[in-house]
Amino acid sequence: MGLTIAQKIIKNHLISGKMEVGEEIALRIDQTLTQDATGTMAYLEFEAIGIPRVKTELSVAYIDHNTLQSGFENADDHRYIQSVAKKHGIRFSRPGNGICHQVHLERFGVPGKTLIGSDSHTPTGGGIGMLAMGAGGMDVAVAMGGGAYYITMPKMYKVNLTGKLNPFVSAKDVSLEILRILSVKGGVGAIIEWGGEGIKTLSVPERATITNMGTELGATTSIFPSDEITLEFLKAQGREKDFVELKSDEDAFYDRIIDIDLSQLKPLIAMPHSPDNIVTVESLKDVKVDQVCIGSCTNSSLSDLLKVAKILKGKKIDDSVSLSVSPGSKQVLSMLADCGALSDILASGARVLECACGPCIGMGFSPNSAGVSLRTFNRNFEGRSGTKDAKVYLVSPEVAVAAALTGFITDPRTLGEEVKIEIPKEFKIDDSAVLMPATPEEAINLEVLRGPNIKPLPKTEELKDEITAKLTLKVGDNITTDHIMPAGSKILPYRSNIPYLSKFCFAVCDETFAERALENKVSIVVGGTNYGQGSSREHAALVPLYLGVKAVIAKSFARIHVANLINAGILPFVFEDEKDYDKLSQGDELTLKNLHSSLKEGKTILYNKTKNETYNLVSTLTDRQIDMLMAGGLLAYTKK
Ligand code: MIC
Ligand code: SF4
Repeated sequence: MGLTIAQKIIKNHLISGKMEVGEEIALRIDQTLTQDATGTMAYLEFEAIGIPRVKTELSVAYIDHNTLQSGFENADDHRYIQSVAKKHGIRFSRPGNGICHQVHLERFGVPGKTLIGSDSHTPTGGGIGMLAMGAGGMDVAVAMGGGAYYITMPKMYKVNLTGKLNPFVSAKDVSLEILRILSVKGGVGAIIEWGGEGIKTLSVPERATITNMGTELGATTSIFPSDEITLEFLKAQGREKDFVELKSDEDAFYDRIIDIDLSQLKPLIAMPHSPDNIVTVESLKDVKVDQVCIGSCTNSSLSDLLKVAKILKGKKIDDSVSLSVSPGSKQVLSMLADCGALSDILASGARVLECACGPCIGMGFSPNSAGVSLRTFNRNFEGRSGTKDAKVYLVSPEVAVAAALTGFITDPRTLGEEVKIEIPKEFKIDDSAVLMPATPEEAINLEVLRGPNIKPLPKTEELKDEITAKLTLKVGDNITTDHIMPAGSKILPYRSNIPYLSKFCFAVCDETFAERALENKVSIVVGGTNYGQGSSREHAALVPLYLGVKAVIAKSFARIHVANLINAGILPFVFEDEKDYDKLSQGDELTLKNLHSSLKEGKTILYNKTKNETYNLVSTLTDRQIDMLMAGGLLAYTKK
């Protein structure tokens, strides 16, 4: 039988394991990326492994999440990352150079290569035919050291596109349509390959919008073929030599095939507070909008912003709306400036923000209280914008501009004639904001600069055979890592300071959790389905570890988060019978016995002392993962 694109790349990079769905496989990783909010931890972990120079073909450290430097904390972290990168053979993308995924796509992504990044939207690289996956910082650290990246061999889904998008309907609507079809857990355990005649009508940045938001499906990653459109993009970036053709075999097998006719799509919108809460824009009448944000790694490419500029040209945004535009990279910003499009955006009354994540991760530009904010971003989880009662909707750049102009959620098809833009055949190439690492000889004497905000990693211990703990927190379905470890401008500066961060753990669900966990000393957390969806931040495991969480019992887990829990030495269990979830109450006293043998069997009994009941738990752990848990996490295991 033939192979899918992803299977071909996996085959070329397979170190061990069988390429059978559900089996653990180890992959050789060609490229890594980190960003500043997860990067300090990843580099501290890399240093702890003790390898002098990265063994990947390319590793890049981006600064894009927290560029405010509202105190010394971030400036220190940036300086640490810059110095550690220089010493260990990693390129350093300075703050202001752009959002990691956008810059990586433009300047470094190579079809057919593997990429892991300590950011869940790393699958953006799938737009150029990379096998690009989000991972925890520890996994990235291991990959930088030349170690394998372990995943469960995914199922293969194919989305067949036919037709062509109508005016004012865009790639973002394709992302929202697939979320409508599959939901935020519909992609779990799968790689989504995009194909069919319709893909020929989509440019690389449009494809990248689609693979970027594949993360919201819970998919391992998403990927497009590498074809003449990919070649055109690489040529425009002066990187023609990086091109290789990639396509699936005619007789490749897919576990599921979904058909989407692009010409049937209408402008869509994700309503608060989940990316899969989709309706058509035309169905929402008289919804007043307070704020519009255009940008993020989903929709900040040159073509997105040229379209925005063209619609805004000669018009003024509504007095009641505040509009921000964050270009995805320095390349995008400077090309917008050169062609005059930036002036059109500014003249409309928009505020142009830095080339960074900005409002997407709650770094400023929070909505007014109970405000309605339309964003071209990929996540609208409750509280993520920085305003707890804000209502955030996810939209395409076209829908965003329409709302900015009218002050209401507006179908952009009512704006008038189709907007056509010309994409330059050659992009402006200036890599001066990417600093090269030192040579191995120079590196020997280089000092790594650390500031007082960098605190040691939380301590781990070998797994005990028995754990008795309070059920300190019980939460529902689809808990995101933004719930477990919120971000935003008040907290993000402390990503290298786990003790400080711990005060905010689960604060979105229960402000008293951190205090209670410290009081209880050891804790068990219980969750519903898709526990830990969203961001790759390993802080959502490291902080609970610091607070004494020993096990999380859920109906199901999201891929990156469950790996982060195991890496941190926290036991992840699934209910054998989901109904048992209902029988547990917060405050129950629980015991897990005979852990050493039961982990191997994959079955553990949970005793509820408070209610005098027992429940069956399952764990589908590989021998490697069991050894890791026994040792107290990945770092302890690697050292062993
Ligand atoms: C996000 O979009 O949630 C983030 C912020 O980029 C995270 C990474 C982080 O928490 O630092 C992600 O997507 O992994
Ligand atoms: Fe940055 Fe937002 Fe993209 Fe995360 S989703 S990498 S915060 S732009």
